[in-house]
Amino acid sequence: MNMKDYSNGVHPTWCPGCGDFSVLRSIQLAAAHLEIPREKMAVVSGIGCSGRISGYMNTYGFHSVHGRSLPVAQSVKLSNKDLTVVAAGGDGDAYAIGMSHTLHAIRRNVNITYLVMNNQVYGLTKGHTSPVSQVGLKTKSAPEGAQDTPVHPGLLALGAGASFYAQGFSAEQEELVELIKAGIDHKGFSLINIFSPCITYNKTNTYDWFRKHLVTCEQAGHDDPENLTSALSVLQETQGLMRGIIFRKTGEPTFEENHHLANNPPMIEVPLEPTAEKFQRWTARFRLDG
Ligand SMILES: Cc1ncc(C[n+]2csc(CCOP(=O)(O)OP(=O)(O)O)c2C)c(N)n1
Ligand code: SF4
Repeated sequence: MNMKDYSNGVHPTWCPGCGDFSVLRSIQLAAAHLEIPREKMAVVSGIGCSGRISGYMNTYGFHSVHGRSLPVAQSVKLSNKDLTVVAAGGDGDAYAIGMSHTLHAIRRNVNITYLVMNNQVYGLTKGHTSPVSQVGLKTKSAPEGAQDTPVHPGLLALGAGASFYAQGFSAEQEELVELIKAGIDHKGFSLINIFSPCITYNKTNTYDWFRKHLVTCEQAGHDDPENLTSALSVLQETQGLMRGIIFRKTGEPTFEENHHLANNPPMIEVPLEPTAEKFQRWTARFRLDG
């Protein structure tokens, strides 16, 4: 398998230079390296420029609703636990309208990977403030500059009990591929917050800005991803501007294991209930002709 096997040949409509191109390539490369059969993979996205990603993959895909990629992705996984399921969307999807899904998916620990393509702005709606926009960022919805304290994805994720949390950068593709592979390999819910610049509507948090501000875990002095105290403290010290695997906890039971799904066949192999005959019997007394 190579990266091209996972591309359906549809040309992305993203602006040339958008960070999302690299995220798409990275998912395709990660899938190729892990030799995931195309029919064993599903990419479920929300709504946004980022949400288009599921439409460019030559795997199963589902372009869902704004902020709702996670409920769909978790359902896909629970219906067919043999699939590798990747959810994807923007920072608006993950940290605004879909924030409660993000936090509860972390707690639930279904074995899927969530890629948040974080450009610190709403791209598709042409440049609105997002919950991770930095204070002072001028957008169409905040012409005088964003005022609210930005959401801190890393601290939120670790506070909710994330078993895997990493951060990547579109311009560091080799590293991003490895992070996605590690997220997919992780048994449980993995959240990867990817700094993926919007070159059209965010003129502040550009590629150069991230190159200047982002540090690696090593540079931040964080050499043990299993050390929660260190992970929390470096996230605070760097104000979240770091990349790499920030926290990983192995051996946590997944939702599937807790709910005894582990030893059952995938739901798609279980005969449909109720059968047509049973359904007719149960509903007979509600029918006018019954
Ligand atoms: C329920 C609902 N509310 C609002 C919208 C309008 N809307 C579409 S995309 C979007 C935000 C996009 O920003 P983000 O999720 O960060 O993704 P990006 O476009 O930056 O990749 C909004 C508010 C919608 N489609 N559905
Ligand atoms: S508007 Fe921004 S996020 Fe959307 S495709 Fe263009 S560069 Fe990417």
